[in-house]
Amino acid sequence: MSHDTEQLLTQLRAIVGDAGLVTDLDAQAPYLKDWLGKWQGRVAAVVRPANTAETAEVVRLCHVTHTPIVTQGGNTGMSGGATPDDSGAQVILSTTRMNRIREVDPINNTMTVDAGVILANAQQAAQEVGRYFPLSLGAEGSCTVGGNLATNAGGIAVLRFGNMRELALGLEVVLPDGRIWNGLRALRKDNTGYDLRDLFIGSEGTLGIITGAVLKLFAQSHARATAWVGADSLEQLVELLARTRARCGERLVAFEMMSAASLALVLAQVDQTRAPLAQPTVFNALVELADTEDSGLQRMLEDVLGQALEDGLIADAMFCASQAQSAALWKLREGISQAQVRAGKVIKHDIALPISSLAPFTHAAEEAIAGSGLGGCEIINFGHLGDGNLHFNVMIALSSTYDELRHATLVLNRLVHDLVARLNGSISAEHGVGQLRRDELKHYKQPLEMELMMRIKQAFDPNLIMNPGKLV
Ligand code: FAD
Ligand code: 2HG
Ligand code: ZN
Repeated sequence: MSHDTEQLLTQLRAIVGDAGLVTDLDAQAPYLKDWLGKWQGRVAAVVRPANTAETAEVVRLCHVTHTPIVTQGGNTGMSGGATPDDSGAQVILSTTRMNRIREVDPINNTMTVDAGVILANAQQAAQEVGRYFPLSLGAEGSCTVGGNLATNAGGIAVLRFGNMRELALGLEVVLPDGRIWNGLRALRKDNTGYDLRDLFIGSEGTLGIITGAVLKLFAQSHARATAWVGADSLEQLVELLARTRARCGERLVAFEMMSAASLALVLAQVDQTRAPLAQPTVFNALVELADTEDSGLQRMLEDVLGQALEDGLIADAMFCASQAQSAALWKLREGISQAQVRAGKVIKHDIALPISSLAPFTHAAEEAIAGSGLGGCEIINFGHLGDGNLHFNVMIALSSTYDELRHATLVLNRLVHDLVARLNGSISAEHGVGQLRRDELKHYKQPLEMELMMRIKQAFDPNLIMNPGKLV
């Protein structure tokens, strides 16, 4: 260990104590690799401050010593944003010890939390005062509110409640020079100039460290109706989405899509799962309605889907009669990420398009991949249909070499992202850019937009110590 590193560790220890510093290599291991097992790095230390004041002191020290910081929450990100490089010069700042629910205000319908609070714990805190915090995603048992904000996470209820940006009112942020910006305002109206909060949301740890947040709360839903739908084409599911929206309005909270291959993968890889319909269908949707009280939801869903069956728009439907049945269907949807990791090497595309372009995109992308000359590809197409967000992933054999994976990634990214660009879509819908899509972003973002983003980065972080190598 170099003298400089030793000195840095001594100074860090003086700020966070032994409990806040991880130097043992085995203990560091879980922080150094991402959830997908795709990226791995090394660090001088993992620092775990206990509060905002300690975070600010750590950042001030890193500012003075020009030490790069990789902020990490639950380490569930899918774009390599929280994984350090392999220089060993960076430090990981883990927010996981900052896990206090600071205040819940049911009258203002808000709660103020530390950034390291696990999403499921934030949901629970809302529930304890008879309210609802709607952000919901497969990693909610381990991802953090800070990570959700930094990636502007989406998930399964965006259709009704919006993504994380729409659920946050205020932020507290430690800036790259160690000063603390207190923007913890619980206001729904605040037109006092440029919106600093919105710059930090989605900035993936490149502009500062989010240490606290004011989140919006909503009324709890006491009634739910859930169904699984099978259809022969994506066009038909898109039409069904439009009909369901028109009929059910705000009661429609989720409209998730899985291709036949996605469902078959989960059935093969995840224990205690079974196919919901007697016959496989080319596309499936998991549709859920919710309301504060039972306003005939089940009946409404049966009406919409019954009519769709009668019209030949869908091939089959299964209605849930119990909470257990609904949980079994959600297990199928939420098992896809894990199933992909188990079955192969995955080239991920997290794209957004106008909903009307989803089916044309899918046909064109399937055709382009079939003609690409890449053998052994399996398309795992699923996602949040109601948000126009597809996870158009392509799986190649688990035994593929590094070079094969790299080649397939380059070919497929160009095919898929060119199509997305042609249809005025986005190459990064909800998982962020991280290191996975950094080069792709440069390729597709307008030069003027890149220039403005770089100027913002320079203004906030002139020493470029915040998550270097990610996003910009
Ligand atoms: P991390 O992975 O630790 O970090 C992610 C990024 O945020 C990094 O760039 C990091 O530097 C930065 N960061 C973390 N905390 C802070 C902070 N306090 N201040 C500043 N920067 C910070 N995402 C979705 O959007 N929708 C989904 O449906 C979804 N489903 C998922 C399902 C599974 C099974 C898994 C594993 C992941 C899923 N994700 C999904 C991706 C991931 O869970 C989310 O992006 C989540 O918001 C990341 O939170 P985290 O605390 O784990 O962040
Ligand atoms: C989901 O919607 C997540 O399940 C993960 O965003 C998507 O594994 C993926 O690519
Ligand atoms: Zn998703």
